[in-house]
Amino acid sequence: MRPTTDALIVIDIQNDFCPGGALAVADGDSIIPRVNALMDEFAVVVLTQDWHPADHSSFAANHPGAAPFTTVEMPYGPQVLWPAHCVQGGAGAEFHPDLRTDPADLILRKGFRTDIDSYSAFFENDHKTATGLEGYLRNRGVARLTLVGLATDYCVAWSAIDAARLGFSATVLEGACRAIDLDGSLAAARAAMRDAGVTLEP
Ligand code: VGL
Ligand code: ZN
Repeated sequence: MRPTTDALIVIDIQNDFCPGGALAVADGDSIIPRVNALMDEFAVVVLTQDWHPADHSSFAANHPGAAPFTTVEMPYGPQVLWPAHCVQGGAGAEFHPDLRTDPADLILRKGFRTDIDSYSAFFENDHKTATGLEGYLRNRGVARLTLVGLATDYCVAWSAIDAARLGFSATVLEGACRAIDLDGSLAAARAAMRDAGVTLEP
């Protein structure tokens, strides 16, 4: 067991990001056995859950005429328009049934405000509105984070970069993540993580 200063952050392993889901990440479910095993190594385990209202502004369907996977300009910056996914209370928003949830100390929901998306577990996409996760981890004396989950190039990367900027030691286990890889987004995210001081491990 690792010391209580170390936390495992499990990002968005939900039905909609797994094969058959509304925003399926190729092979997304294949990481689950390793993630489940990792939970036994950490005294602090946090799960995040993408949790959008049906009228969420990141859904292409809420932008008449806009196609999924195009980008629009929001007041807080560019935003990819996604197929509707992880709608609050829906089956797609549930954790994958094979993911262990009992070891989680905290389940953090994000993306619940209609007008703003939240890829990162720390800040919404304006990079300012806090989710409260930083305070939770600091109050518990956590200094080192290991991040896994879906998707590498969006919610995992944005969470890891924010963690490093906030002064946490941040390690992404890439083998326990899978990517969407939209227009080179995986390569860009890996470079941005390295620049931010995130450690990438297999
Ligand atoms: C995610 C796109 C939209 C993710 C969430 O979990 O990486 N990606 N919402
Ligand atoms: Zn989302």
